[in-house]
Amino acid sequence: MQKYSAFELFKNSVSHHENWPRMWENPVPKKKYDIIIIGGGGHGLATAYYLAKEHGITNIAVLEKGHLGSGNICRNTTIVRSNYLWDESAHLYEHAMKLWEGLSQDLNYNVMFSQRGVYHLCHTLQDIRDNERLTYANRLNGVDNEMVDAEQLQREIPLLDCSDKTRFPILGASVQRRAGNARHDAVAWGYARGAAMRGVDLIQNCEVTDMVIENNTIVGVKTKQHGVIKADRVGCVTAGHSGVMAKMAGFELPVESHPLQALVSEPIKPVLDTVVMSNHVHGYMSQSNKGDLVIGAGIDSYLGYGQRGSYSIIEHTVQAIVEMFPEVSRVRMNRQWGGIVDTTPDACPIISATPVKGLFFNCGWGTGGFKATPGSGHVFAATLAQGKAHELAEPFSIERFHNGALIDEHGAAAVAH
Ligand code: FAD
Ligand code: PYC
Repeated sequence: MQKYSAFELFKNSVSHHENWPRMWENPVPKKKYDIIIIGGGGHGLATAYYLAKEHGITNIAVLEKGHLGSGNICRNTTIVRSNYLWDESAHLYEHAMKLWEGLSQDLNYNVMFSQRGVYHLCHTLQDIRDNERLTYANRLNGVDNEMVDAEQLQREIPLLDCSDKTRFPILGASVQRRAGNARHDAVAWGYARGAAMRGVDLIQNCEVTDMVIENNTIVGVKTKQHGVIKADRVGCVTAGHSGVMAKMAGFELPVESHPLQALVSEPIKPVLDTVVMSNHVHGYMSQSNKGDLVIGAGIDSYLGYGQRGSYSIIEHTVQAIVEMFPEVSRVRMNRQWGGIVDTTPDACPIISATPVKGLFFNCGWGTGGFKATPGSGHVFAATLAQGKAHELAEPFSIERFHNGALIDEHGAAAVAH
């Protein structure tokens, strides 16, 4: 029997739609595009979708070196929340949250967005103070967040060990109840379908190897498989590869590429109907609709482009999980994988024009870009369409690394950088 990847099955199931063949068109049309987007991950596909839907720009190509959704968009642990500390990021992530709330209807594709709540555990008095501060700051920005004490937490999450017998007793938590998770590959597919149906060319197996720049203005990109493809504007949305792409254009970005890994257990009956994160013991867990326990922690501290991580991190993560949820200690691990994330000095993204005219970057989302996918695509589409930053994107310009207006979100990033 012929074996198909999940993506092949998806492709076959929808290829009757007249616009779908655009994704597999070969050879690539010899034309000049209005906009090229480099990177067919979540943010690139969302950008193409909103450019077509909201700005009526459809002469667009998304160039992806592998297959659509082969990067972080389909490797993440799907946590969606908007409880960031500073005004600039709270507004940006809350913009994304509002789009999440209508996304399945908008795309006419079920992205399984589930607002099951995300808890940030407090194990020390300082954790309580930090989370209270975050909660007050969020409320001032119209973002829901609340504190719960250990007793209430135990009632809400029976699986969590809130006793005083643990090494790092749990004193309480902040919880964003509108937060939750979603199905990551459905997000990539939904945006891809929505963009393709509006006429966007989604070109897979097309690796950008250089930028074509004349008089300090981008005029196209050089690709490994299809030579030069011309465009008036280029948006680079390549997550963990953004530093490499910036070098091609002749400038440097303050980003580092790190592995970030996660694992799932064997599927078990439902035991956890929410998302629990602890920065202190350093692990987080939810349960997928299939029954797997979805587990992760912080980045591997070394730099690298390998889409996998080291074993020591997994051991540390699993120790943290068993500390919080002793009842899962005998559950077996099923799979482990990694992605490459691009971190910035202030744990905030870069959505910005660059020293090269017509070339824009959207990167630096680090460990937290899945939740931002709709918002990131939405504001980047406006930025590319207008040739200047959308107002929510303005604070995230690369200028902030020159003028010092950093937006430090290490605390709210929730996983260690
Ligand atoms: P990607 O999907 O990585 O897209 C970038 C694309 O660019 C890739 O497909 C790549 O192949 C392509 N590309 C690169 N170079 C080139 C080139 N030269 N030419 C053409 N194409 C190129 N975030 C959350 O909010 N919540 C979470 O729970 C969460 N968990 C995570 C867990 C893990 C294990 C990982 C790895 C990440 C996690 N993240 C999470 C972070 C989130 O996944 C990323 O920030 C986000 O997906 C990055 O944006 P993207 O989807 O566009 O990236
Ligand atoms: O940003 O909430 C987050 C997150 C969880 C896991 C990785 N990132």
